[in-house]
Amino acid sequence: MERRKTICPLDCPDACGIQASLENGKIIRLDGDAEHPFTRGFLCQKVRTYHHRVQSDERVLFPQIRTGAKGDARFERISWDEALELLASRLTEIKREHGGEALLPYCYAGNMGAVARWAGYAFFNRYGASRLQQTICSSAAKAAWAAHCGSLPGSPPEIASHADLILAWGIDIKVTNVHFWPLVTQARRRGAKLAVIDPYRNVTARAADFYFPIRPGGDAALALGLAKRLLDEGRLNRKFIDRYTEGFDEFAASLNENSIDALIEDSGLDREQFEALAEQIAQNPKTFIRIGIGLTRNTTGAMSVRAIVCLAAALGLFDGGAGRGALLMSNAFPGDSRRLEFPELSEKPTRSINMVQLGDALTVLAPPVKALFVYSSNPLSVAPDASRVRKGLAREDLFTVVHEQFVTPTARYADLLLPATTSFENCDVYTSYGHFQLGRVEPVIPARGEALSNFDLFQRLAAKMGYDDAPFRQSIGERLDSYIGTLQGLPNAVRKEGLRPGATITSDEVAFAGNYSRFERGRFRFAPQHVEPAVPRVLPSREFADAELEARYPLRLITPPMLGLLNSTFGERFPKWIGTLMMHPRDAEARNLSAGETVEVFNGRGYNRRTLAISEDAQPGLVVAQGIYWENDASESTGVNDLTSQQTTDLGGGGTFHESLVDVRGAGSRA
Ligand SMILES: Nc1nc2c(c(=O)[nH]1)N[C@H]1C(S)=C(S)[C@@H](COP(=O)(O)OP(=O)(O)OC[C@H]3O[C@@H](n4cnc5c(=O)[nH]c(N)nc54)[C@H](O)[C@@H]3O)O[C@H]1N2
Ligand SMILES: Nc1nc2c(c(=O)[nH]1)N[C@H]1C(S)=C(S)[C@@H](COP(=O)(O)OP(=O)(O)OC[C@H]3O[C@@H](n4cnc5c(=O)[nH]c(N)nc54)[C@H](O)[C@@H]3O)O[C@H]1N2
Ligand SMILES: [Mo]
Repeated sequence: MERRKTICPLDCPDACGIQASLENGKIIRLDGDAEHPFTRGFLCQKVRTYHHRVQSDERVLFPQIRTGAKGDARFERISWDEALELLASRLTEIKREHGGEALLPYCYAGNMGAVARWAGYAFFNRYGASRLQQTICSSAAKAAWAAHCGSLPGSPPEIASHADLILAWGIDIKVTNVHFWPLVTQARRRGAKLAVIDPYRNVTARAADFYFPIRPGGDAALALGLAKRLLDEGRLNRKFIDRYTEGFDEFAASLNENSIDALIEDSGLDREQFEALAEQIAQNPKTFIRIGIGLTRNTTGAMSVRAIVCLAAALGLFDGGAGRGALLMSNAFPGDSRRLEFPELSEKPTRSINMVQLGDALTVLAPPVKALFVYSSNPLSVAPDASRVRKGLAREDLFTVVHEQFVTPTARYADLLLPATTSFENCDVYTSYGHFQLGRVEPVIPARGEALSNFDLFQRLAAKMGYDDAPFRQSIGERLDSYIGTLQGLPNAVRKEGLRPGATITSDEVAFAGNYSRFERGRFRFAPQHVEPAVPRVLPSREFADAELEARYPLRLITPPMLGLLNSTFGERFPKWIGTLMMHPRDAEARNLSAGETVEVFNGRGYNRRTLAISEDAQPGLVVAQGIYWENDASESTGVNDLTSQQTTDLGGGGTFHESLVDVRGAGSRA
């Protein structure tokens, strides 16, 4: 038996070290790399069986062209030569007739490898395509953090194991960041408490010491209320505020304009819960706040993060003290993105299109998108307002290329379907957004069938188009070395000797992460003047505060991840599943609905069928649809994103997946 190391490529903060065992060239087993400081020898249930996905017969293994109607997924095998010939000639023709901007690339983080993720950029820049604003996940979170913290990396997660109080604020650790959980366990063995702040009692909340049922979007009110309470009681960290921050007076003055009662009311907590949380924080200087990206997925999401980091700074959690810190994203190895994206290849600026507004981009945008090139993403399942996206994908005059591993709901609409390798067949370098390790990998197995990596696909396509600029002549090793050379945080020894595949490297940034007393690139800003408003305050939500809409669709829907899916990846494992909708008993009774029944969740944008789960874990008025299952409702095809909107976040243009008004009715059949 042979063993090879690799890294999990999935879009998850854990970026696990994997040990693959092979027999006769086949992967027979995957384990967590015991030497990886964060993974520490275990894998999540999804990835323990990832080799079955890699070696599945259902993989797309050859180029194919569409033979049936769009959406039917009927294809015929062609050769790579024919596929590239067709692709190059269609793209050339479209550019000639409509200009380069008629082509829209659509890609995200299906594979987090640095090269794989940005592999198409050189090509699209050279072609002059429309630009995709990659906003679907963390752009609100990043903008909010940067406004106050600048380039300060988040605190290392390991600090949490020394905390006395851990706040899981808008994050479902046991589902979306499972390797953080052992740190929580370690802390709790020493007597620490875990508190969860979330609109519903999620998996982590069920295992926590305290649970605080916040109103969705009530986070800024809560954080500001806590800051005000602790300011009034003289329990903030003056020493830290004076030495390492600026703008505090403006922040304090604005807190004084608010009434504590109004803030508590706005947060959705009752007074008792609020006082209990304030007391916990005041009594535990060793507090660690794990901030989720989940709480940013609404129209006041960036403001929520802004208020929480201001609370953290006012408590001095960024002073490097034991057990103290705040982690939103680690940002452990910032690198020079130009070595991956090659903006210099673009002749002139082209229009930019927000990826959460793909529905509009394909249906109403003028001049129209005539070609869509999808890779490392499954937009029909993951982008909001899916009925619009579906309508766009069905356009006869849209040429759609999908580079995929599986026939996803998006791939069903492809005119040209191209086979993609998995990370187990690639070279790449992986950083993480939840810890401070990085690693470089080489293929564990050779490419299956005729699958090509993102990198190889775009290099070949560029050659076919006659592009011969330097980036198109790079080998994968050259591209990797060129980028790795720019990474901050790489220890000097590694810089000298090069990054060896299989090794796990800890970032140098960890030394001053979450710690202004060692960070020399600026101070914490309570009142950054380049954002509006400079000081965090409570904003009204858009959809959730729309009284007219609420009269028609009185329930608030949030759509967080589930354990067995990674966004929509692994959808093929749940062929007939429709997922559940969690609802409070009071709301079920009012609608005469019973548990286990198939219900239709609907609003003005569309509908989605789910199996009803009745539980007090959802607060009254809130419904929770976990998991982006593939469109697989037996009778009609819709997904959970048929319900969500193209509305964007208050900063960063992000998606608002956790802010949709809906109602629910019986679907007439029983599951
Ligand atoms: N198993 C699994 N793991 C995953 C993923 C997956 O799909 N499946 N997705 C990965 C990706 S791409 C990402 S970005 C991360 C995301 O992981 P997280 O940062 O955990 O984000 P979400 O899971 O969207 O939401 C986390 C929690 O926020 C809560 N929430 C919703 N609205 C609010 C609010 O207004 N305030 C507060 N306080 N909480 C709110 C939700 O109820 C949920 O419990 O997870 C990654 N890990
Ligand atoms: N309702 C709702 N919608 C959401 C969210 C939510 O919480 N609720 N979360 C949002 C978030 S946080 C995110 S990050 C987005 C994620 O959206 P996406 O990035 O689209 O994520 P996935 O659904 O995982 O789809 C990735 C696809 O890439 C393919 N793939 C993997 N590796 C490669 C490769 O190397 N090459 C190619 N060509 N393809 C590859 C996989 O097979 C998979 O089909 O979804 C968002 N959508
Ligand atoms: Mo994400």
